[in-house]
Amino acid sequence: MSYVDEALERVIAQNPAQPEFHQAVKEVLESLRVVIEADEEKYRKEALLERLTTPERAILFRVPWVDDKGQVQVNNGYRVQFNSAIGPYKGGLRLHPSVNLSIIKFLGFEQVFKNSLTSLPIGGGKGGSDFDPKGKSDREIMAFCQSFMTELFKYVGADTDVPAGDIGVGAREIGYLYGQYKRITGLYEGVLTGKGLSYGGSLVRTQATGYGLVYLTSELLKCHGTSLEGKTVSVSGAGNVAIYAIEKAQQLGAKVVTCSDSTGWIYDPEGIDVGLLKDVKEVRRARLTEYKKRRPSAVYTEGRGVWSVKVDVALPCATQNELHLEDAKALVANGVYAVCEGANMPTTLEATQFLQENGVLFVPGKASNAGGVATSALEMSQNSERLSWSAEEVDAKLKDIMINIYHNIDNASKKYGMEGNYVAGANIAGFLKVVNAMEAQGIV
Ligand code: NDP
Ligand code: 2IT
Repeated sequence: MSYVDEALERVIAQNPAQPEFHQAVKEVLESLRVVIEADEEKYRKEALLERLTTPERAILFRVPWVDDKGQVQVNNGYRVQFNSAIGPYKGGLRLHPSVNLSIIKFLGFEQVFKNSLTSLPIGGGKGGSDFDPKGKSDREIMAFCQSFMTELFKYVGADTDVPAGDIGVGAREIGYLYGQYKRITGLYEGVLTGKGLSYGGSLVRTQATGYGLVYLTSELLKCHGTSLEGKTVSVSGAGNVAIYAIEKAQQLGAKVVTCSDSTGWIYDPEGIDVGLLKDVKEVRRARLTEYKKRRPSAVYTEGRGVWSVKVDVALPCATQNELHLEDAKALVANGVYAVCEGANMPTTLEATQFLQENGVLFVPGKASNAGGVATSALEMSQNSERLSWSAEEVDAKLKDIMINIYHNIDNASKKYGMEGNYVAGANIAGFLKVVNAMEAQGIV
């Protein structure tokens, strides 16, 4: 049996009931086949794939907190420190009822390759909890965050592990987590990114994932002789990534006609009103039905369906496995030209394959959504030198990083004989840097 197949079998056998983790590993290892098979005995002897797919450390902890009725609640807390070969662990914290070890491990594994692609010195990690922030009071959110950090502080630090936001974690949560870390440790250091501007945050970090996604998409289109100008775009999600992807796509002349949340989706033929969307989601924390109420041109549909709209470019920005095979078929039937992932692993393996086989330009999240973590690394640099850069400076660096990522994955796809397969290009380019660092550091 080939070493790649052996490694894949081992991951599935040793990590039962972790389907998302299996899926992420499968996608990466399949892409690496060509690299591994060129020097299979060496990699097998050094157990490289076993080390790459086993987290350096996975921390699981109890998070007790008291709700507004005086009832004690208990949630599961996680931090998976996956790989520190190229820098301190870096990656977000997710607060969502679906969070479990499989999801945190898939996200941590993806983060290793993504962070490598940014070209900045950051290793990969991820964490979170099955706590559901929806409908909680500010005091309940604070109580949860303080309890979460009261355990997490033992394992994180500006030079060891630097968490940030993800689903359900934005500026409010980062503030409460930071305050508790400082209170316990007495350290005013860059232990978290995505901080508020008044206490060490970076300009453009809020916008960075969505803007970065659109910068990369723009470069992709430019290199194929076209642009976003005049294109129709669908976006899923209505959170941090979706909102700023919509904003930047519109600034570059595209018409974005959809967004969605976990209850339904909006079709707005006049183009999404991003100011209204921000008010509904960032200020009021309301449902998309509220957007519909205030926007006569919008059609709201309960449930799934965002990929049924005819568009040139689709940007999935909500969550994992939200774009299924039947959605890919609908997009292809409607003539979609490019799909670039803003979320982590939003497209199932079958849907990805279908899009690629039908000539759709497809860029995986670990390349196209890397602008968020890249700007987090820029926040770390600013914290280290105790300075703040201007918005123009951060934005210019973000744009450069995204353009560079596109060319890096494009070149890797060409070098390994899979031109235009950006999944393979991203996995191989991300892998080569991590492996180089792992091999240089010996068996650790
Ligand atoms: P937010 O919490 O700000 O927004 C998430 C959005 O996705 C919401 O509209 C939410 O709807 C929707 N959503 C979440 N879960 C589901 C679900 N199970 N079914 C349908 N819709 C769902 O998160 P972000 O925008 O930060 O994250 C979105 C994606 O981008 C995630 O995959 C995240 O890992 C990834 N990402 C985020 C980065 C960042 O910097 N924030 C960086 C790189 C990737 P509702 O409000 O109804 O729950
Ligand atoms: O998935 C991701 O890259 C993030 N949620 C951002 C991580 C970070 O450290 O900024």
